Amino acid sequence: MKEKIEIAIQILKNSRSLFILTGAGVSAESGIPTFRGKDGLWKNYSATDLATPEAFRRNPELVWEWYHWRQGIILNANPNPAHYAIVELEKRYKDFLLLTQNVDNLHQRAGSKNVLELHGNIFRARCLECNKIIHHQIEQKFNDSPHPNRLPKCSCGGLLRPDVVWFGELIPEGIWQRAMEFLSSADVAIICGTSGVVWPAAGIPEIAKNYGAKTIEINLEVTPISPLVDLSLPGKAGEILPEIVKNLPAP
Ligand code: BV8
Ligand code: ZN
Repeated sequence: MKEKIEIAIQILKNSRSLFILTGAGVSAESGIPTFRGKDGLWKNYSATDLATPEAFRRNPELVWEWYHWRQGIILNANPNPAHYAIVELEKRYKDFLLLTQNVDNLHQRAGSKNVLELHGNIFRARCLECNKIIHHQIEQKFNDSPHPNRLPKCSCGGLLRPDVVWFGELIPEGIWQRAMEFLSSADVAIICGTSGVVWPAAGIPEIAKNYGAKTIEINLEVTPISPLVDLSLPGKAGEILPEIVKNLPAP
């Protein structure tokens, strides 16, 4: 493994522009359940029961209860060494873009500046009537009791929904374009902590490769992405990323 990390360090030392795609695995060491792991979020609920417009139309209380429950877990969690290592990488590359599939805001809390949220943010809500977008979070004290499933309402009286991208919904227009634009000239793309099953994010390693970027995967397990990348680093993001940063020139 040491040699593989050494190779990653050489690739990064010879790169000027760095693209990073993250998934739930980078927040796992903060105690945030992933989606598909053994203790994953989808264990008790299936994605289609909760993260779709149909599910919200059918049962907005259940969907809000699930998001409020997740907010409670996130509010009681902190960024972990993986998030902070990514902040350090951003300082070391003039051309840097972090595209995250996560909605937990932990990259921003860790200090990442140039973050594109592919799937939205769990602490934003959007009005179904007037489309206003507001910051929305549970009061801290509710983080362990069953969440009141009162439906959050907009000042216009409209029902609010979580400002996240559900299955069957389009990725926010500009986000995908900006990510592809950056990727088209990136020297290296790090794909970290994602199972590579959710599209269109799952297609990014292939796109990066076709653009000529070196691709590095960091994950606990082998994923559908693993055969595609130039270098697969098996292990914890919270250990591997700091190890890499430690061996790069200071910013
Ligand atoms: C779209 C948001 C165009 C909110 C999420 C049939 C009908 C309709 C659509 C489809 C269809 N078939 C396919 C599709 C497309 C669909 C899709 O991909 N489905 C999959 C499941 C087959 N995609 C979409 O619908 C997308 N939109 O395509 O629009 C369109 C429109 C209509 C019809 C067709 C196409 C929208 C997708 C966005 C969905 N929203 N969440 C919320 O979070 O609640 S997805 C959800 O999964 C999260 O955002 C999450 O980020 C994302 C990906 O999961 P991962 O991040 O990879 O997490 P996971 O648990 O899976 O894996 C964690 C990994 O970390 C593991 O590999 C583990 O080993 C690793 N790990 C764990 N610990 C560590 C670690 N690694 C390192 N260190 C550790 N410590
Ligand atoms: Zn409104």
